[in-house]
Amino acid sequence: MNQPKQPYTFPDSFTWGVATSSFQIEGATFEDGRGASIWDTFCAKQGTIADASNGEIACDHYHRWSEDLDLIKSLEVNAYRFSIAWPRILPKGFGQVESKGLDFYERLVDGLLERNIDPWVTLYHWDLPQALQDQGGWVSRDVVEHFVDYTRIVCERLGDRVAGWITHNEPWCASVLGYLNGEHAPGIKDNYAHLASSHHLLLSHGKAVPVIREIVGDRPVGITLNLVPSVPASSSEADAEANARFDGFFNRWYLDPLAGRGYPQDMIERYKAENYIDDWSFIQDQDLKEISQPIDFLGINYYSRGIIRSDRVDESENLPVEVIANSNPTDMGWEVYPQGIYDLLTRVHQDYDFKSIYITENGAAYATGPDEHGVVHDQLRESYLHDHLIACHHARQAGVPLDGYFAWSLMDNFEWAFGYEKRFGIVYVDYETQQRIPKQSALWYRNVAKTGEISC
Ligand code: GCO
Repeated sequence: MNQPKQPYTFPDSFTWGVATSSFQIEGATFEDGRGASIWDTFCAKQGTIADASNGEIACDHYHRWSEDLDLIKSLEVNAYRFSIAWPRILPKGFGQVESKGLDFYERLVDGLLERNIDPWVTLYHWDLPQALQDQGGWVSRDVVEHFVDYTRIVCERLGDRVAGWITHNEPWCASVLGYLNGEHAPGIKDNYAHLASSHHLLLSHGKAVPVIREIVGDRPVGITLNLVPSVPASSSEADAEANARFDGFFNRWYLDPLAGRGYPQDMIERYKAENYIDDWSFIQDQDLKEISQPIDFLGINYYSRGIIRSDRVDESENLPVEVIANSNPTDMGWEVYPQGIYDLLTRVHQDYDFKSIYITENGAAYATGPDEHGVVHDQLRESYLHDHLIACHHARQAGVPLDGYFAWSLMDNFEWAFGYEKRFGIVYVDYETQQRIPKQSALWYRNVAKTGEISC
């Protein structure tokens, strides 16, 4: 008789978490002195959000935070990654501090610790104070020092109670979607704004790292990148070239400077050959050294891969890309490709020497709602998480220093330009009643977090 296959096991030290972000779940956008963010402004513009929604209520987490911490506790995870809304701390981005904002996040951190859950904080998950955007936002170098000051204020309040500090979430999204193709706030479409904002995001990270360390001691500090492993669609020279460009645009533009290699030369040469921008003076002496401050971990958000064809250029991003979704794409149209998380993790480990890696986001959007018994049978999401976690296990076996995994997301929430139309949560949110309903995938993930085991 065949022996039952042994489960895949992760060490007791492995971090099992769930993740959210401030603008996507909190609501209370005008409460307790919070200043406007670029996303409040963006949502108010006609046609920017698919369902014409905004973050004014979202999941009402600002008021339901205690029940949500109980919900997280019920999932038996040992960590929770959330982000801090800069406009709650500094309504104008700098100057006057709003203590009610700091109080909220202190309640959150202490509530997590009381429940024996490690708080992981993302300092910037896209909700820039509008007042700073009015002064140029991430295109202006002034924002760098404002981010460092904001970081100092938060660290001085929350200090060493935070288990992991993430400076930025996905600088690629903040710069490309926010300043190149305008799909995200602040909705700018400009090549110079793209590259200057990407630089200032990275520079603000580099300048913030020593400030965090000086205040919080040996708590790990890192940054989260959304990375996309890609392959050429054919063996043609043109597709190989297009794939190299995609990889440089999406991945290496951020990985290389963080790893102390400066910006990828091939991308610089492409941009200069195309006269992409005229003025490169935003990169000043010492900047690249500052950006390459050693970090304790790299956070990686993985969702799917890219299959690159030279004849398919995404005009908005001037980017040759085509994702050939397989038979069952997620509601985002993204291919379900678990092998991609293995390929990505092993590539990053082989090409760079980050001493620790966390998957800070991985998950899938499926609209599955509760049946007549109130049960959410989200089998596709359960399979997605299962298959990607097995690929993560294989990556660890291959020597990748993968030390944790955060499922995106704890609960359905505001999916940026898609509004509330896309549901990534392992917990269902009824936006009419704000009822939370753990989906079947949450019950499956709870068992994984509890046992550290994944069945074959
Ligand atoms: C991101 C953001 C999340 C998204 C999630 C699904 O990675 O884009 O960190 O806020 O909601 O990734 O798109």
